[in-house]
Amino acid sequence: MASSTAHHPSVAQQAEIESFQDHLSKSTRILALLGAGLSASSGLPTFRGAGGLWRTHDATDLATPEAFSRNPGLVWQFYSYRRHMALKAKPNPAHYALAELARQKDGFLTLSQNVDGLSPRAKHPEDRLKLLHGSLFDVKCFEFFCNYVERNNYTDPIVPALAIPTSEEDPTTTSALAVRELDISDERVYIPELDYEHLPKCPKCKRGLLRPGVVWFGEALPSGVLSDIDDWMKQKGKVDLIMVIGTSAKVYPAAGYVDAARAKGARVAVFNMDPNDVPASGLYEGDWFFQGDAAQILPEILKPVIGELKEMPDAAAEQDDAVTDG
Ligand code: BJW
Repeated sequence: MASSTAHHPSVAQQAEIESFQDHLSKSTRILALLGAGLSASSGLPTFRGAGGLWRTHDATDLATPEAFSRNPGLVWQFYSYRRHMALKAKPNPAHYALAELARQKDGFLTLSQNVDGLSPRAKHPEDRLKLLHGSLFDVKCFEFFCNYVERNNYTDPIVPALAIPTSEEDPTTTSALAVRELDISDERVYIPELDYEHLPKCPKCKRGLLRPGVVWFGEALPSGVLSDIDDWMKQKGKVDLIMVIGTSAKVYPAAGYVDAARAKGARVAVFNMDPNDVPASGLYEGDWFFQGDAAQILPEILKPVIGELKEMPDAAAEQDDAVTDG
């Protein structure tokens, strides 16, 4: 096990890369566990560490049903901002590399903790991508007795009160005023306090507030997603490999898939900027740690299997696919 960058690897690092590539090419049952670091170079912040603060709030403090009950306006401002940023962002080469690996290897299943929609936009085959923590672009009713769910809602802002405030700049040289979006993740930028009447309502029960269709702390992961993964795990044959990419692997049950894969024989390959961010059970003999920006190192290290990435079109988001459960 050694840390490595793909661009100027030492001889020892090159040997590690080649040993991983050799194992990958022989592997048939492969998992990937993805986290926020995968989308970092697309410009989206991670949860823990420097990028994890939104205004004065720890991002994970806003990701709870209790926070939404207490202050739905603030929580919607946080999620509306993130929907807006994710829509402006583009998938990076690592999203495309993983999508290509899924096309090359039938037995490759990706478990993503990310809610930003970038893997689907990189055309990751849908049946091989399990969204453990939902999607920023699903919305559902917050009322306990209402089961309204809407998928692929890309309306930005979802209600006018959640529009990103702008400042008008006068460049003095032209008559037109340039409009600049303000960065509301910065606590110095004023945002209004929003109440029930400003926020999106459920079209089914007409009473409840809509909420983002993501999995908050204390909530169960989508049952269909969990059972699909269980079925995959139970299939005959060992698991050859799990790639742990851009995640601190601290949130469960997602992080538990590393040990579950290991229990089925998998070797573990970690791709992370931070050499300390290894899964809780550590790294074993025969595992790999590749240090660097996933967007740079992943396409390089996967190249013997996926080849050179060709064009990377940013697929247009599919719209208007509303589903009401029940
Ligand atoms: C780069 C990079 C670059 C940067 N290149 N790398 C067992 C033990 C202890 C606790 C629990 C347990 N089981 C359950 C719990 C409780 C809890 C939990 O895990 N708590 C822990 C904090 C201890 N889990 C839950 O509550 C889960 N629910 C549950 O268990 O329900 C049980 C239940 C059953 C039945 C009925 C009812 C309940 C739910 C967890 C939901 C997590 N949700 C969030 C928010 C989603 C919505 C949103 O996006 O806002 O998911 S929290 C947040 O963390 C988000 C992420 O998906 C998740 C993981 O974070 P991630 O992706 O790893 O990000 P970071 O920031 O931590 O790491 C980024 C990494 O990238 C770092 O390592 C960087 O170094 C690296 N990096 N740039 C490569 N360019």
